[in-house]
Amino acid sequence: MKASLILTSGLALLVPNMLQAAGPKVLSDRERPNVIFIYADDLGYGDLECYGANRVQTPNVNRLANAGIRFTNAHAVASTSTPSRYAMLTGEYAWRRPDTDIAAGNAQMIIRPEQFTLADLFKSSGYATAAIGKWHLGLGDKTGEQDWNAPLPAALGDLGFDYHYIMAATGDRVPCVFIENGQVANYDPSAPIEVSYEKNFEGEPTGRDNPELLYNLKPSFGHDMSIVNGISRIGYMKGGGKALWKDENIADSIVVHAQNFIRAHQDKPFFMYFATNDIHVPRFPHDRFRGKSPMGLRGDAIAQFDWSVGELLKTLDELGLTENTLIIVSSDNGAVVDDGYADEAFEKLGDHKPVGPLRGNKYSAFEGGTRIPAIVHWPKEIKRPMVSEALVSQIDWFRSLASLVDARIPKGAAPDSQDHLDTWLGKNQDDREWVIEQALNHALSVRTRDWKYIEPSYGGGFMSHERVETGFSLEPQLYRVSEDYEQKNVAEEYPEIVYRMQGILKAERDNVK
Ligand code: NG6
Ligand code: CA
Repeated sequence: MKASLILTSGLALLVPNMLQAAGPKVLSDRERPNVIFIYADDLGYGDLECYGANRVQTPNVNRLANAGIRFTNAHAVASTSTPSRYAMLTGEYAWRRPDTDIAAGNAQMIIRPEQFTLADLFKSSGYATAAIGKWHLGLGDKTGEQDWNAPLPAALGDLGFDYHYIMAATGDRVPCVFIENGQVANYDPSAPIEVSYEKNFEGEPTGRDNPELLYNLKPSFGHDMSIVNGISRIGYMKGGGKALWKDENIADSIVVHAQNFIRAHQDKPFFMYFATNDIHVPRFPHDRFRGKSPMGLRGDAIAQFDWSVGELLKTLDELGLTENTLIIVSSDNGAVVDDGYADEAFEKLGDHKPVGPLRGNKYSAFEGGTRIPAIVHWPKEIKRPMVSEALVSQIDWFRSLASLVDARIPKGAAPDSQDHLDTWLGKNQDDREWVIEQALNHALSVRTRDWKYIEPSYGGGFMSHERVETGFSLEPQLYRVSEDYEQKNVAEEYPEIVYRMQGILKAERDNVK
């Protein structure tokens, strides 16, 4: 035994190339691609020019689509942000956990430090890792008990990100400050920060009581608590001073931090999760983008999103990194038009179709909630641009990218993710057998290439404010998606298909991981 061990190591010394050729290919730092996720917020299936929009120009995303793979049947895991992002970053369906609904700005960190995340995957493979932009998955170790004036006891450094510069939750939720590496960025000691989702702080104005202070945007519903930058939000906060963000500068700020990260890591492979605030509410793009589209603030926010994409590309081009950087552009859930601010998004929509031909919106069980744009760009490997009709889900980025970088995944991690790397790189158009999607009310749907089944669930057919058709019904729904987009419920005509789809759901639910 001992002798053979010595012999083997001796051989390895003598003929390293031969042995390497027999095992998995080990890529050098220069060969391994950088990976950038450009993850928009609430950007709908029809919101980009390359997906049919013609009332807003998106030249930078077009550039990626024209040289990459543009997917027409890609799905987010949920129709709202927190569960969608949780599933994507962990490879585990959010509905397996009870605490993954739309998170408050003072939620504790939802992904636990001991979970193996997409960032851990890259980090363990020698990548530098960063999260920049919208987070919305909680911070700190106890809901409501964070001390925002000190380093947080749990942050993204515990989840495999070497660097982070993030918004704790959403643009419309307090605290309205950036968190950089676990503490408030540009902290202002003269204005200590307090946050509550229960009650206001004495003497602090709110949108409800002081509408005269809303000089930038007024709510159309909800969003009437603390006022920051002339816009009222969800939740109460006090203080912040110089650290408070200005909504019109958020895109610039995250772009600059992303560019700095890219420059600092140009000689080493890096993974960057770049999650934009655009085009979530409150939509309040910089003056430079005002009037870029005839659609008002929502259209201008799309233009600002596209500009952000262009700035990252410029930096990659300048550094000679574009060729070997894999970029994925996508969105966390489908589009919504009026999401609670009087930004004239409905009034100025014209014939623009935020969800394209689909039914439903963000929050829905219908495809408008979960079918999203998805573009993969990697000049070094993708030589033939194409439109892929393959049925794909964001839950699979985890294992597909693990396969790309030869990462080893610990037992039990990413239980719901599958390796479909070849499909994501356009080497085939193989459909995932089925995709599971989660709506706001937790109703699950199963989507195969030809069918969509929505399980019975409670909740009205429309949301009270959002003019959103939910797809929630006490009846089982089955749609033949290859024929129309969820127009005619044919559950009664095809009981055997309903039965099969229910079986898929039951098996997945029972498959406690
Ligand atoms: C809703 C908010 C909406 C948005 C959403 C989360 C109200 C009335 N509406 O509760 O504005 O913030 O939560 O959006 O408060 S998501 O894209 O982050 O999931
Ligand atoms: Ca979202």
